[in-house]
Amino acid sequence: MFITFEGIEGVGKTTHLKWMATALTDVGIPVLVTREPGGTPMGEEIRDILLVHRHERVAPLTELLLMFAARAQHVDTVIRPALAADRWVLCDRFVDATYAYQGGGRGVPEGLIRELESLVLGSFRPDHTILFDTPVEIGLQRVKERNNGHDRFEQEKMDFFERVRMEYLRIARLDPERYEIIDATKPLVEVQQSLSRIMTEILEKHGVH
Ligand code: Z5A
Repeated sequence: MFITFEGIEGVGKTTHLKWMATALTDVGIPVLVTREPGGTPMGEEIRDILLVHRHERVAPLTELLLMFAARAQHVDTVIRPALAADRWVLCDRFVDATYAYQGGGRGVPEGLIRELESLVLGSFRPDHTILFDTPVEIGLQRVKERNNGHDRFEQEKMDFFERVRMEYLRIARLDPERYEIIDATKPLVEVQQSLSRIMTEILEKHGVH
């Protein structure tokens, strides 16, 4: 199983991904936890390039190509080998983030993203994607309270994140088989109950008891 966790900043992806990894490990499923951009030594270097504050403007195409460069390395050297070894891969963001941030947020044409997706991934896609959704103010407020500094993306204005959120919701609604949308404004324990239900459904669907 390849399961991805998506949403705007501060929705709780990382918190819930760790919770699900523990829950799966507890029922004896070998899990690999990873993230994008990153997940490999080279990918983490690209992540640093992407997230650090810069005085120069970063062209949307540069950002897009770096996301896919990191992804190509990640899929080839980490994700596919883990799946081939029967591990479940839980990934903090994947290609949907590119549609949401570079497409919705920066305005890169969807067709261009699709071309790169096809080049880098072929027909490879996540089996399930969990989209955590909150209004932008709530996500940003949580990031502020967590208070571990702001990266280049977190400097963006509200309307950027509104576009990202809308794009996530649009693509998720196009494919209800793959996406589950969770209302992440609810308290942690309630979000985890939703996640637990989704996990049970996935396990049943794939014959794991
Ligand atoms: N990016 C891109 O542009 N294109 C791409 O293709 C990809 C990525 C793959 C790095 O991502 C950046 O890369 C990202 C998009 C871009 N933009 N930014 N910024 P990242 O995933 O590393 O960074 P992030 O989205 O900012 O993650 P985050 O800030 O760590 O958010 P999170 O993982 O969703 O949230 P969290 O750390 O689990 O939770 C935040 C806080 O809220 C924490 O204190 C929790 O305890 C609290 N929390 C969580 N859930 C709740 C609930 N339900 N109630 C109350 N409090 C809660």
